[in-house]
Amino acid sequence: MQAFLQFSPEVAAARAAGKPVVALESTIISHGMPYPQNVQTAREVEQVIRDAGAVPATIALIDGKICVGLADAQLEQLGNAQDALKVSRRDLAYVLAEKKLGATTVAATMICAALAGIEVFVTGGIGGVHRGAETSFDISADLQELARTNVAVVCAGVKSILDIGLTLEYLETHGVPVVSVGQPGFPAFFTRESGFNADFQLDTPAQQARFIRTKWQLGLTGGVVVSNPVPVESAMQSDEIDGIIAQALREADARGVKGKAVTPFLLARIKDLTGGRSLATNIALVKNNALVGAHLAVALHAAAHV
Ligand code: PSU
Ligand code: MN
Repeated sequence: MQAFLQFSPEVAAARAAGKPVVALESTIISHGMPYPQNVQTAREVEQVIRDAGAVPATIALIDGKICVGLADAQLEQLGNAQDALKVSRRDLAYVLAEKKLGATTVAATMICAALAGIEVFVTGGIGGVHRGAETSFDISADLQELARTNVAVVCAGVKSILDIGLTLEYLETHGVPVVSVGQPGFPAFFTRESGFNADFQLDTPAQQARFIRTKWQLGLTGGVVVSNPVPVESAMQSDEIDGIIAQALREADARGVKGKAVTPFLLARIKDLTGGRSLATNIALVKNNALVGAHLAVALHAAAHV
């Protein structure tokens, strides 16, 4: 297994020095945002993490290796590539064995982070139960991964392209706690409120770290969703975004978009239909999550060394 892992010099040094490390996904770069904002954002998010006292490790699959920490040229390669595959649990072995270029989703990033001994992972939004899943069976593999892999995932909730209520039900069934930061409400990515509450509000990194350590010390395997609302000044109006999401969903349906193409299609349409405004919100919330994730990694690290 170690043979597949390739650490960047920065991440290798952090591991040797016992510094806290924060994982970042790469599907958000290849399939979640347009070039060049994707690469620019990836760099800025990494810097937010460094400035907060942790070390960023963006994860991708390159030349048969799980790269943990990417060089600038590798970020650029992923951000520009037309052939980067979106890699979830199902796709991981194929992409490594065939030495293809792979961008990791939340699920695959959690797997790779756990292999690399990284406990905290920052992203924008997680996948979930799609609207209409009762007939399509479209439920993101991210949720099963949260049920089984010990990584805390900091996100801004889930987009209302999904059925948020069913997503929370699914997580409950599988024993995945959903924590909120700074408010009781579970956020809906572009907006601060989804109309649903998280399970537990834990505002400080020390509280979050204590909760996560306790879970894992009890042998309760699986992840934790740490949901952090988009900053007020960057949030979108819910009536505006709701209409756009409804239109994007109708278009996906009309074109018969299926399977792993659904989420990237919806993300791209939302960006176009908002004239790029959703992208600004997306960038702001990822950076805000990076701050929460870095503080959590530092607190978990301190908790491990008392
Ligand atoms: N939701 C977002 N932005 C994203 C994704 C989801 O708001 O970039 C990406 C993540 O990589 C997530 C994946 O893990 O899409 C989920 O895809 P699917 O629904 O096919 O499981
Ligand atoms: Mn799906």
